[in-house]
Amino acid sequence: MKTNRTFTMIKPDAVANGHMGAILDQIIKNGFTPVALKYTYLTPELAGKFYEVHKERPFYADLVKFMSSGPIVAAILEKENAVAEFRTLIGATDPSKAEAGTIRQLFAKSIEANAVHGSDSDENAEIEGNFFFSAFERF
Ligand code: DGI
Repeated sequence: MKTNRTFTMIKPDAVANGHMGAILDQIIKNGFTPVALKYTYLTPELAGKFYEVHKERPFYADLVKFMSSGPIVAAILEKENAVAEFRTLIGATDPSKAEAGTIRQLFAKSIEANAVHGSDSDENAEIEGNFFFSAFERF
């Protein structure tokens, strides 16, 4: 299996609730190597752009408001089969449906405040990593 990269954010709820360290710990313990990492925030405009694919969805305005409500951690992660492996580690979008031991089951509060983002394809991982990081910010 090829080593490749995915993109993640630790979302405002998880940072505000003090789970940033525990979530990074889970990520690293599960074999993901950060190749870029930053503590930052999204303005409503940037959050709107990041989630543009969802702009016709009924929850878009709330999602943008939530994602710009506080600081986040953004990271590019490397592992074999990174995108699929990371989606397994974070669990279902709705934490009440997430498997035991997944990051969302452990740390998320609701379908919206669901603790972490994980890219859903190699192509989106590339686009989302480029959204946050320039070439010299990644190893
Ligand atoms: O890839 P995911 O983050 O698991 O899920 P997604 O790409 O379908 O949706 C992106 C984010 O949008 C998700 O992490 C939380 C939010 N979201 C998705 N479905 C709903 C939602 N928010 C609300 N309030 N209601 C939803 O049904």
